[in-house]
Amino acid sequence: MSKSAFQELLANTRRLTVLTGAGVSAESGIPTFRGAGGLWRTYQATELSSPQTWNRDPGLLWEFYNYWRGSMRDKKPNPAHYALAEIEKRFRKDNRLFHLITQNIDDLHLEAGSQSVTRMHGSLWLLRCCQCSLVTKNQDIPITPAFEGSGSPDPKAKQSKFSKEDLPKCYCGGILRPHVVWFGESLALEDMEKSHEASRECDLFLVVGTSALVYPAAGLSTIAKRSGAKVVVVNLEPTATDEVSDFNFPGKAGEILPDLLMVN
Ligand code: BV8
Ligand code: ZN
Repeated sequence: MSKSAFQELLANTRRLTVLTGAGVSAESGIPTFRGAGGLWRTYQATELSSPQTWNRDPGLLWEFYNYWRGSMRDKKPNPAHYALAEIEKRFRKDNRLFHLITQNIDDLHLEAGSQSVTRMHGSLWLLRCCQCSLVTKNQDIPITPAFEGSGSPDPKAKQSKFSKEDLPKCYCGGILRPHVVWFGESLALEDMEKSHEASRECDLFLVVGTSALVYPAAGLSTIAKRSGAKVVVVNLEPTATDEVSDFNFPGKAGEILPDLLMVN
């Protein structure tokens, strides 16, 4: 369907839900997971981002997240993030409902001004205590002095060079982990409930920059479709979501969204 047909649909949408993945941050210079040079091109993602790796070698995971946090220093939201923040503002002004569900942990949507956001996989900038479960915001780079100058972990390294003493500690003495959802870990119940509700109740479901391979996020477009929503995809390459989509706008989110959402 054409851009103008989509824009007419958008004008008549009472409730818009958006799902984003790493592709929405690609034009901010952040490598995606599966694209060329992607973060997980060098590591086996489901291997590295897992409680098993954490239990075996927490220093290795902190080496990875410390590197990722450091690489975010000069990264800023791009026009795709700003377009989504602007359309939310316009929906709110017209008393129409909007919700953004993101798989990303870089917090660039928040930085761009998005407010009604569910971070399904957590945040690079939140830490959780393994002992008392306290969640705190932390933007220290490096995460502790022991990680000063440490780069990305050597994917072939069997054991990291960091010991438990080097890791960030909570007030209670417990070790702090990234407050992100690893493979094999369940998502926070309230995030699951909110994401399902926003997918079930919307009349337009916009999917931006995700390969739709990771569940339960990848199942949301089917929930939206089954509930009667129109599903729209903005993505560089074909993805599994294309099977349920009503419209498809192939290309770069930062180039397409401002014009498509008429917020340029
Ligand atoms: C769960 C945080 C219940 C951490 C992430 C077998 C055993 C155990 C589990 C499973 C299993 N089989 C399936 C599962 C479930 C598993 C899963 O889905 N595995 C997959 C690999 C099959 N899911 C889970 O484990 C989830 N929990 O199910 O709990 C449970 C419990 C126990 C046992 C079973 C079930 C938890 C999943 C959360 C994992 N954590 N991130 C971290 O990041 O370190 S997921 C990670 O992948 C990121 O969050 C990322 O966002 C997400 C998805 O990737 P994408 O965002 O889609 O990125 P990708 O690079 O793939 O794609 C980018 C797209 O953008 C591309 O299509 C590209 O073309 C496009 N693009 C690029 N540039 C642009 C662009 N588009 C537009 N413009 C551009 N400029
Ligand atoms: Zn604690």
